[in-house]
Amino acid sequence: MHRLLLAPGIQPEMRAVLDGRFEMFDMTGFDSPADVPGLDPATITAVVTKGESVFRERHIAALPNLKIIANFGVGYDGIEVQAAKARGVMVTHTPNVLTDETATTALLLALAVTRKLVVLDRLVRTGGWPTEPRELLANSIIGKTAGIIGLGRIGKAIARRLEACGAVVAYTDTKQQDVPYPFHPDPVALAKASDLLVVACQGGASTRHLVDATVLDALGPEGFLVNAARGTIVDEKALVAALKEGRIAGAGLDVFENEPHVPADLWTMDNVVLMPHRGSGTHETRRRMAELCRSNLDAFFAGQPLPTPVPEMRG
Ligand code: 8YV
Repeated sequence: MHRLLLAPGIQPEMRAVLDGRFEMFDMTGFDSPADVPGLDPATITAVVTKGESVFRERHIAALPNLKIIANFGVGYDGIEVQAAKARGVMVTHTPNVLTDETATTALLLALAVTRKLVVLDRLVRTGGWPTEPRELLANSIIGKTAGIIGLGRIGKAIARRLEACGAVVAYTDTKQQDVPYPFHPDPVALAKASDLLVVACQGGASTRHLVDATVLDALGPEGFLVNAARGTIVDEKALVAALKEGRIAGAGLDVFENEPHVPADLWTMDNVVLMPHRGSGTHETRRRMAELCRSNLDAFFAGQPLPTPVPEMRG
């Protein structure tokens, strides 16, 4: 039986599909594979990680016989893929199976924040409805411009959902695509044209703080931000300041710069809806992701073609 290392925080649904097929060790609570009790790092041939957690060159170097890193998720910005490639270690991920779920999460946040779902829910639960002095009204997305940063698989699925709700879609990306939506050359231009700005690009160094104070100011005091992609894409300090000062109208956030830590300033803001990185977090989608992750491991150890290697491994 192959010996497999689970990166910190790998969810039970992932472990369940590996049970009985691998001898598993868990890195949760440890900084290095060498610290895991009872584990000889040289015996590990496979790692399961999740893209938002770090699996750096030094982790790869600590596992001399590592052959494959199977990522339980589509984004793999936490994995140093070039270091893996240089060592001949394969990297796989789980695209497609979570596209629709994650897009629905972005829509959920967009609707929750613009329609004040959390505030209104609280009003009812705390018995405030009978004495509400004046109906608290929300903001419609019908006929409004929803600007999507990153029109990949998930970005397109978000676009379809927003269109179904009556919004008008626009986008920015690294290059213009053959799609019926207006293209803006950069996030500032897109934010200026948008009432709702939705972050849907990949994480990592190339997109770090792509949404900064300038972009937020271009979105403006009537504009809402939604991020269900990666926390690193938004300058969180600038976002907190913009929300505090009313320079944007509100935000729906599933991801944060330093997860699982969320700036305390956000906890008390009524114009913010917060989720603990659950974009793909349904039983059904997590099961599909876990099965795809396992299929990659099974194919690798059976010497068969891999279902979903990361693009860098294909060239
Ligand atoms: C998480 C995600 O990785 O797929 C991604 O890129 O962000 C999520 O699905 C999730 O925690 C599963 O590990």
